[in-house]
Amino acid sequence: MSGPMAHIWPEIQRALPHTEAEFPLQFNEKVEPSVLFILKQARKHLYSGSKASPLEQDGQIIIDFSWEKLNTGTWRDVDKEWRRVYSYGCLFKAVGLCHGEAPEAKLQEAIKTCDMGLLMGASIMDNILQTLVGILKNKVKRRPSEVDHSSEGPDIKRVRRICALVPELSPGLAVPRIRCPSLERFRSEFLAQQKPVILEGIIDLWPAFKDHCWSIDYLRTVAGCRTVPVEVGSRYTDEEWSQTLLTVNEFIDRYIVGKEEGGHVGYLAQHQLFDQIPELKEDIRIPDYCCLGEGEEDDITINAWFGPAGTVSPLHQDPQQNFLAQVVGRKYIRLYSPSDSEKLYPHQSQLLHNTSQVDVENPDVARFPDFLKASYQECILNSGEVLFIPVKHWHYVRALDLSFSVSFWWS
Ligand SMILES: O=C(O)CCC(=O)C(=O)O
Repeated sequence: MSGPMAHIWPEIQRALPHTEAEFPLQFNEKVEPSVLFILKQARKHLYSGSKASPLEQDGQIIIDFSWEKLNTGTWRDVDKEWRRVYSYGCLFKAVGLCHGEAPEAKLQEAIKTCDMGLLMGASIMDNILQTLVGILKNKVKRRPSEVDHSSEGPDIKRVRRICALVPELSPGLAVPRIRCPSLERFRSEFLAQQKPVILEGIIDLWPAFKDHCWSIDYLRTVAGCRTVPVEVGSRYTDEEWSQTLLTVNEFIDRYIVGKEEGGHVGYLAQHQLFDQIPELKEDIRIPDYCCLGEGEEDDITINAWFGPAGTVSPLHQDPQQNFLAQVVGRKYIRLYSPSDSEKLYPHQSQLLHNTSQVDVENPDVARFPDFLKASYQECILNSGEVLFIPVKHWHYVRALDLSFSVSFWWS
């Protein structure tokens, strides 16, 4: 066997337990004997040196069966045991896909299968799915963008130029700025008083600004082939808003460098991105100020927000303190205090009760007359700056450029 694929199978084998007896398959009584039978059969196929297809098929059967369980009732009530079974299905299928001289398309499918396990399943065997992706990722060629024309230079030059309107800010309403305050100063002047502030100079040393400067090319390199959840639609309150799964390359091709004007705006905002793609997590650091909270570092939720200019997060509030760190591009942000909640007309439904019905930059004042009575602060958050959004403070966000931000929710 020649070419990069030659080494994949031995590498995969090294990542797996050496013998069938060492390969763990322990489940509680929730998992029916018939499913357990297929799981054990898949394990046997894995170690019997038989052809790949039975392994791939067993994996698919396990995936299909557990998928039903994952999609019954609400996500919160899905038993973790079924998420583990789903991960095993993904593992068997992905390994089956890599058997022998797997062509690149199969390796891509194997990566996608592992990503599905990482997103929907539960961690198994020391995070083996992540280890597999690490091996596979280096074997697939970086796919050139669908709109790649070498004469046009790097992607960044072709980023769709939406003329995002840059609002005129009133100086009296500006969020204050402060450069590298001490922990004590931040605590007493802002955290204790729940006052928003822009912190300057606190993330300059992140690798995301230096050795691993976040650019479209860099994202394609570290994450292009990874399947991630994407929010599609101008804003999540719109009827046509939806969530879908795309590879990072597909997302960039369609929504960042895609040529169509006016189509849906794609947005990649998800909680698990940094767990799924640890390379990106290494490029950022949890702000020191989070130590002023009562929670553990592991309790901090790190979200990614990546999208083209014009992407809007409607006015909403969250139940934790937030540091919104701007890595790429600028964002226009409006903040309202929780004491003004009534003037912001939150949706009535349980699902959207943390979201205002008002379109902040184009309010329907006939329907929402008190909105104009609510006082607010505003800012343009530039690359390298971090906005402290106190817990429950309403925030409206519109990207003025292609933008990548990271938010840290802490308590
Ligand atoms: O950047 C955005 O679009 C929204 C950020 C946000 O809502 C948050 O961090 O809670």
